[in-house]
Amino acid sequence: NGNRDNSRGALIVLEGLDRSGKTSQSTRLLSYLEQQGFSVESWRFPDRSTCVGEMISSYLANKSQLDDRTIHLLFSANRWEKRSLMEMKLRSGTTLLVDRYSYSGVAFSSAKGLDVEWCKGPEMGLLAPDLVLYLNIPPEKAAERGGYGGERYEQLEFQRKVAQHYKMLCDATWKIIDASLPMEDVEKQLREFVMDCIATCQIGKPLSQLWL
Ligand code: 2DT
Repeated sequence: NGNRDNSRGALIVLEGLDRSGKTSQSTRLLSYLEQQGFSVESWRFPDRSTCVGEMISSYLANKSQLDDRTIHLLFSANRWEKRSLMEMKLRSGTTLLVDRYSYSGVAFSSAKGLDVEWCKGPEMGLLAPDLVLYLNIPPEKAAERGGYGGERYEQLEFQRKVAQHYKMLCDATWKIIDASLPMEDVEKQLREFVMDCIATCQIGKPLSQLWL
């Protein structure tokens, strides 16, 4: 498509509590962008398909126990093992919609009591998202949606803490969306932010790194 050298895809992250609607919204966004003719892929972290991902998955299912710092570093390693592929895709013009990223990493681990700065350390140098879509929902309301699975972090009291820790990570790349609105309204807002972001990356916004 006659790309200028520095034209690229956008790195777009969805964050939010469990049951905030991230996964449904990212599926909808994916098909919308495909229909519009964009090159786009949907990713998620943890990526449970790798060796590291299997260790994480077993921990989340309560099938193994790990020290809080150890699991934190595994979540981070799981992003590092995807970093070069991520950069290659973005530079080749593909937009990535990523369900959870370093913000989940820091929010969940610091909600357990780990130091925020310590938690950010291993994330430094990962690719920084161009846009973070935070699906904001009161923890009580998310819990009412039901269907918390049996995984380790899926408890109201803990989700409340995670919500507080997420808020400390909000920066200029974040858009906070009211996720208690009807799905169609949320979707409409997300589309606008995403289209805007893709356009700025197409005209050559440079890639940057997290928290350096
Ligand atoms: P899913 O239910 O979305 O698969 O997430 N988590 C996730 C962390 O604690 N640290 C991280 O770095 C990431 C990406 C959030 C599984 C759970 O894992 C938590 C929920």
